[in-house]
Amino acid sequence: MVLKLAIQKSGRLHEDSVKLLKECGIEINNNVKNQLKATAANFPLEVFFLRDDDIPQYVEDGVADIGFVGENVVYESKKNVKVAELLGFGKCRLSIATTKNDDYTGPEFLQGKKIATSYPVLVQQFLSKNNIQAEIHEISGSVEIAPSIGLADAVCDLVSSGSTLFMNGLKETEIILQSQSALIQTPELNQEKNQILQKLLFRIQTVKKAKS
Ligand code: PRT
Ligand code: ZN
Repeated sequence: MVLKLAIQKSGRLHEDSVKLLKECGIEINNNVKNQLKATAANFPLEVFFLRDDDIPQYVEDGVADIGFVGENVVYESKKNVKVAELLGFGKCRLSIATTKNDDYTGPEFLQGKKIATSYPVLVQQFLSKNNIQAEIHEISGSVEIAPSIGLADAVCDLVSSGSTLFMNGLKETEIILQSQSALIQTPELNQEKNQILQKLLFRIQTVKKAKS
């Protein structure tokens, strides 16, 4: 029996995901370029390399038993998966940003405005919680240029250093989610797989403690 883990194929979380496994003493052979699957040499683990956005669906369906993916992606997806552990990398914030001269005093600033985002679900939750009606423009990339080209009044996007916002004449005005990568698991895991997961979680917790 092996546990099937989905990680990002390439992108911001890939290296840290592989590094975490390594720190847990798990060696995977992923030297071959464009490989989609790898097996660990010394732990009952099979690793799938996927687009991060696809990971919650695969884990909900049980195609993968567990996954490493950003909390932002998990909550936006609304999939039925459980966050079993936070992993300490891929830290960022999902934030509202307005143009730098706007006088943002609170969520009411957004009333009747247009907001560009790749996170319509999380933005709508934030607006509903604050009783604000605003128009959401879903765009899949380059969200930060939307205000300067007249597409939106404000944006909601991931921020880490803040330099992308700054370079586009925007300022971060409200954090709607603090995010980091998480280990998610499928709702149904058989006993044998659960035992493997508990071993992996124990190792991850040990690695995290050693770093703190
Ligand atoms: O190809 P695939 O679909 O797998 O990858 P992707 O392009 O969708 O995602 P990727 O690799 O860019 O990001 C994967 C995950 O990394 C995200 O879902 C977050 O959980 C996490 N993460 C952490 C970030 C950032 N920090 C981040 N800064 N994801 C994106 N950004 C972008 C942000 O969208 C903005 O464009 O970086 C820019 C802002 O950065 P600063 O430093 O200028 O503020
Ligand atoms: Zn993605």
